[in-house]
Amino acid sequence: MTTPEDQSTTQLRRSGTPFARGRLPLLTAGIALACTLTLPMIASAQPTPDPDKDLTAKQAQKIERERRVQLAANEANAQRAVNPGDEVPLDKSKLQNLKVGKTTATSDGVKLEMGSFVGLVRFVSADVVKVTIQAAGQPAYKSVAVVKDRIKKVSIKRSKSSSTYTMKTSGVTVRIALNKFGVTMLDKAGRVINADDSRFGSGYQDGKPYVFKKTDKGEAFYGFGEQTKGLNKRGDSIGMWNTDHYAYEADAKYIYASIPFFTGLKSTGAYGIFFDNTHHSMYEMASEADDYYYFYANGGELNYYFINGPKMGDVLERYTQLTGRYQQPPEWSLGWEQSHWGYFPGSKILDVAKGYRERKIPLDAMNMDIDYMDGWRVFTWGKNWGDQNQIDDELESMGVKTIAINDPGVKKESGYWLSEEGTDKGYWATNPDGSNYEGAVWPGTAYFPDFSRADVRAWWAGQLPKLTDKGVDGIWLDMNEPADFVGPNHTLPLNVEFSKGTKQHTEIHNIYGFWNTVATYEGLKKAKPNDRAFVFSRDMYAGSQRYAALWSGDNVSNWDHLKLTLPLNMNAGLSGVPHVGNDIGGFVGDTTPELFARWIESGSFAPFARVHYDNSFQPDQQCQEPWCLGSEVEDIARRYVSLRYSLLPYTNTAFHNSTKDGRPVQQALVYQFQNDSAVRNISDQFMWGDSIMVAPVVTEGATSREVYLPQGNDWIDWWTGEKHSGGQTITKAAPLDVMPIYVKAGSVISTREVQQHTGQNDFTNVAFNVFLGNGKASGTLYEDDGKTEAYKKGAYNTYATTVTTKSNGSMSVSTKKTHAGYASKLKTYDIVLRGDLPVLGGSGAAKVSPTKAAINSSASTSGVRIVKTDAKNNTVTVRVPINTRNVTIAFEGK
Ligand code: MIG
Repeated sequence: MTTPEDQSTTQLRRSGTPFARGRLPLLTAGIALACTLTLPMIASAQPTPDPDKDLTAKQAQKIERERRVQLAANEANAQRAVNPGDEVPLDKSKLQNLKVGKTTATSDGVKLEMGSFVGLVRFVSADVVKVTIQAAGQPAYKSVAVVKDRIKKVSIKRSKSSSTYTMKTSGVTVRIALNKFGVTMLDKAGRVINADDSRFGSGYQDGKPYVFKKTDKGEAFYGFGEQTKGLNKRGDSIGMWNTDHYAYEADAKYIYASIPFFTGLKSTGAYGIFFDNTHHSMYEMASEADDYYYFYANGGELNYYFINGPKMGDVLERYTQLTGRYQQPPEWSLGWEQSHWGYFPGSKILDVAKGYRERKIPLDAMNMDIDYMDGWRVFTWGKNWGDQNQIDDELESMGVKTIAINDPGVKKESGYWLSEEGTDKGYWATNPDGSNYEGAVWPGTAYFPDFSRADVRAWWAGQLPKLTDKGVDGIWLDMNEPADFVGPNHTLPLNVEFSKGTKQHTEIHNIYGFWNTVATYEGLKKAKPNDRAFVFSRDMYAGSQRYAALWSGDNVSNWDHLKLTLPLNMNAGLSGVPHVGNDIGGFVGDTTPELFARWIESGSFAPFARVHYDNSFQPDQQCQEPWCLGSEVEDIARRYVSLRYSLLPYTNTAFHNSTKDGRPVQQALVYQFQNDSAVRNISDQFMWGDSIMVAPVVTEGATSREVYLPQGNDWIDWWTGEKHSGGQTITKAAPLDVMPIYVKAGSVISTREVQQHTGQNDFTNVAFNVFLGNGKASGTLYEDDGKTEAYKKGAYNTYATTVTTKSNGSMSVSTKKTHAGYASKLKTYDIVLRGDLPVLGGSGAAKVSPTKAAINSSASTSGVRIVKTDAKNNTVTVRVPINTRNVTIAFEGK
């Protein structure tokens, strides 16, 4: 094994218990006791290394393993070990009172002179307002997140009184208070959408930019990127400081990514605020009082964007116009993946992939963790790993892609080309005295590339062929907080410098991962220009969605963590990151058959679906391939992963929609049903795309669950076809193999045959699954080649299917190509009438037995035929040649 065993941790593992929060008493008494008793020593748990001596990989590992034992075993210790340490609250007695003097109209807004400060209130578009306060004479802040600062030239109507300066566009009115600077945003009807709280205002307190806003009791908050806890963040204290938080608690304040964007939802509608500040920032979301919230940062400039609604979708569309959108991912990245830290040697990867194929559980990619490297040196291959070319060939022949992990830390070592080149060129983060900063990660003492520099990024990007030449298809970015085993609070000291000494770690920390992602993305693009690049990263800042997917790091195999994945993913989606997922089954600790089964069910509806598990100090950990925990779990995996694969046309379409307007794929109910106040706090149900609602079972032992059906629609049970009206909570039986799924009545859902991997078969037949609502249904389908960038030049097709029911009960189904640009292989489409078939209309009309269905086509009847009637499931399938636009389905006896 690449990971040497450590006796004490092996013992810990042998107690056979998951290292779960709340399970501490189950741990071996000796270890639990040791952890409790050593509490005051936690700060020194990371032995201070002799600065003159480099750490070997073994020594670095020992330090990290000790930390992990503590993190996994004891919550208090965990909190302490990751506390950023510089979370200094705002001193409310020292807030500024900025009085506006001269006002100068600019083409996009107004410039305000406020003593030694300047205020700028500018329109990015009619509905997006940028508010800046800076020291006079400061150069403009250059954002990494924002792609377009001036989206549209807008016409502004201005008026001024002795106390206010007002600007009005077609979307929003901004009223600026002059006696003490503050902004109030009003909608077209003159209602206040969002206003500064003039008791506190905004400005700087000892270098900390801050903004206080009023809130009403009924206001809810969403977004904030990657967060633990529930969906609605009202009442929460949130911090942004990218943290390598192994075995994080299900309510941890700091985990990996920092996306300082949120949406407020109240009776006037939704609005968004993007606080574009990369320093450690904090958000008190009505956590101190019911009538205000505020946000502030430890440094940097005060820049935020107010984004008008009133729909949550408007906010997200405008936020992603500002910071960019996710690109259409390669279709294989929407398949299923398997991973484990500890697949070694490389032949193990092959065995696992074969295991999937033998058991007919679809699989698209195997991940290679740090085990493949030579002594954890990045961009190398270990001698004992095996012949990677051969491994890759075999995987390819099975239709399996490979993803390789890549860490930023570069081992300090003479003779290692990367280490020598980076040192010669001066590419590392530096100490204040200009010397290279030396931290430690898995390979031992290490340097950290300064990705904030374009030349360093280009150099790093140039290394990617070391991986892609061996068949690597996608990159998994880890440790880019950046994590440092010997640094204070597990990262680099705050005074480490970047950008040739012009920037400090305080400013770069939260965007280190962002820049690492850019370098990697560009490297992949360069190495394989025609392929869509697939990168997923542990760390992000606003704007990272332009380059990568997000995964939520070192979660734990317990029920709290399964529950947590849902609001975490939904809030990431509401923060512009549609491609998000979590280690299925949990990373740390042992999963149980029931937990794994439920996690696979729910994970089959995660945008990024990957099983991954730990081996860091548990060499004999319970394995987490879907067949490890008994045949029932294996069957469940086959059933749900297959369902994921049949839904790929629909899921591709959902991603396409995301590229167009930033909408999430795993959507919070509130995103679609914001006027239904019952959904505001629902954290355990979500919409998958626009039409499918999933209600995973996330409670141990549960055999049923309550499901809320949003108002305004009927809902059709995916499994039984039963129809329910919206605006009620129902109880759904959910034995271990059933995850409740509902379709919004009135939807057409595109599916295809199950493949063992994407691209196994040509896409020659699509099924339009019709779920009528009031006799009607509609849906869209997006189709492209699934892998190249040609879609960006228009090489894609979209189809719109509309179903209507006539008074005589017959249905007409019309399918139109709404965009043509891709040479489709589709030969036929199936119309699958599913569920309750109220086609006869009228009250009390008898249900038609599907077996009596008859068809005719208005275009031509030739080639249109019933291929299946299934009385048990109450479905009829009609196959239609692709060029037949309209089909009428009449039912006999009516
Ligand atoms: O310091 O590469 O979150 O998924 O298996 C730990 C080994 C480094 C942390 C990642 C985890 C991965 C592990 N990594």
